[in-house]
Amino acid sequence: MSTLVVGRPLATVTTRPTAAPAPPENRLTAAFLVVALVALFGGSVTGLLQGLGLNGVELPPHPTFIKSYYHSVSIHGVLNVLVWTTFFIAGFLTFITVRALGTPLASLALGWGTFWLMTGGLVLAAIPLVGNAATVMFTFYPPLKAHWAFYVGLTLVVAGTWLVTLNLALTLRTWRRAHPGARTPLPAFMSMVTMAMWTLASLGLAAEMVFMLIPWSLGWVAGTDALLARSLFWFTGHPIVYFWLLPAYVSWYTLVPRQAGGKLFSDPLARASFLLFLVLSTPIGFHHQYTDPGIHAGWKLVHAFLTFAVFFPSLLTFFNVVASLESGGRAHGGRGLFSWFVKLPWGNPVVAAQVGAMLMFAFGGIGGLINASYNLNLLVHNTAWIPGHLHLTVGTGVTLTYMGITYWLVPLLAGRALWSRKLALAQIWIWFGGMAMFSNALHRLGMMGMPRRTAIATAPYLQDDWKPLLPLVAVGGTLLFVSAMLYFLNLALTATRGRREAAAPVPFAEAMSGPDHSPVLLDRWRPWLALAVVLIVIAYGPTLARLAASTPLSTPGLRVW
Ligand code: HAS
Ligand code: CU
Repeated sequence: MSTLVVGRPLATVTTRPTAAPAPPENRLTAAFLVVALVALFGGSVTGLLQGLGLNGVELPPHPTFIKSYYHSVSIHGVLNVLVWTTFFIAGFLTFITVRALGTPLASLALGWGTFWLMTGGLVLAAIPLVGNAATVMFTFYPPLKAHWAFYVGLTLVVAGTWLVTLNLALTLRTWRRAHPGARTPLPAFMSMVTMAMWTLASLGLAAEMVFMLIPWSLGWVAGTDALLARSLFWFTGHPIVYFWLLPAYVSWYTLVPRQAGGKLFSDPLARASFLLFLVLSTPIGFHHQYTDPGIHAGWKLVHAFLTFAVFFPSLLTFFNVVASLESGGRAHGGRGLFSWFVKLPWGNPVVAAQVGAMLMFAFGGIGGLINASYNLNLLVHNTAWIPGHLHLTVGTGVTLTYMGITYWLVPLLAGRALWSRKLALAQIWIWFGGMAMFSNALHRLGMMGMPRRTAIATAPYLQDDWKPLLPLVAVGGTLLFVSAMLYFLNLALTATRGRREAAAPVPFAEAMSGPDHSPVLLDRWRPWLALAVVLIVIAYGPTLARLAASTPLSTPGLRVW
């Protein structure tokens, strides 16, 4: 229609996509993502400082801004594992649920209220954290004592996640009323299981905060109890790792198969796996406390066995996800037993990031089994092996998956194309290589007995045989930092400079064996929630009741930094 552009050269006509207006939940998801990414940025900078710090190299943020190794490691842990994950999950699962159901969020106002509650809590916690008044690391074990604002702020963040659960549950209820008898779409079902599991699991942390740490930090009670606090912490602290992992699994099951050009192998098997996580994620926290005195060895053994039980849904995931990838590889012309793997669309950063994450996660998971073995744990507990493990799991299995997700989600939310695919691919493989080096060195240092969470460069007992491996931690850590910066650059340019394009549909995968093959029992809530509660009561009831009834709450707080 040349008449429309009379007097203007064609090249200046901007073609705006004429798609329907974006659903209002998009902005909410984008807001959560922005906070998550800011946290990851802070976590990445402090990560670099630590990798170098372990080798005795201190960059300018020391000592004006970062007061010590412990200050840095506290900021790093809180920002990366508590904030990046939680805010990403709140945004991503909300997005996935409303899109999979095709139903608007039950209350957008509640959604925004939740966002501001969590962000307000985060700011409250961040002030003492950054100000070196909460240098207690992400596990904040008492009797280390932080400023009250740190505990109150984190509690508000957790309370916010419960409101996410509420909002998604109300949304699901609306959908179920409109679709009587229909199976809940898999992505929404999985998102809901994740939030339900987390809500149940986070009660331990809430109790620790409300009954112990907050009154104590405010001076209302004189003392605390390390063992009771640690037990309540790990009640939540173990399942929190599945709270981080399950959204990655949501992507591996319901999006990656399609993105890889194939189909999900089995929808019912996926549901079964998530229900097992709902039931088994929480009653296993004592595997973090094998060396704690004051908990009966019999209960530790119960938790050890249940830990091996929760390994099973990850094996189901391994099988189902690899079978789905195989269908994608074969659709791209892969033949034979293995060559389908080579035919996966490796040029697509969304797929490359997530398959890379899976590969690394498999090693992290195997390491987890070593940790969970009661006697082997004695060798690795509190050594550098543990950060080696957690960087493969949450640091790569989860984080690299979330990065892969943002490579389609941020363009979709921004209405723009990804700024550079090549940069994204470089970022992914730099992460992969950097992490391989970094975590391998940490695992080996751990087996040589190097302690974790220690300013090792200044330790008088620094061993000669640790010295050749420590630079690998610094080089690997630097590569991770470079990769993270390339990631932020690409996302920032995508949001501001990317070519405008109409938002693509959410790439939910079809299943070879679909939801109608799944028994009705797998779409019920009450029996599974009841079973989860029963197992928690059995596994934790006697110990928590004894500790709570007998605690003198007499330990004074310490500020050792
Ligand atoms: Fe862990 C400590 C045990 C999973 C995170 N863990 C930690 C800490 C963190 C953490 C942060 O039992 C440190 C806490 C602290 O600061 O003190 N962990 C396990 C076990 C599993 C496990 C048994 N951990 C995770 C996940 C995490 C995470 C997931 C974060 C997201 N962990 C422990 C124990 C400790 C511990 C002890 C305490 C140690 C101590 O003494 O302090 C399992 O859930 C792992 C099961 C998973 C697998 C992998 C399955 C592979 C899949 C991908 C397959 C696809 C591929 C595609 C490979 C067995 C699903 C490739 C294609 C092909 C063709 C093959
Ligand atoms: Cu654990």
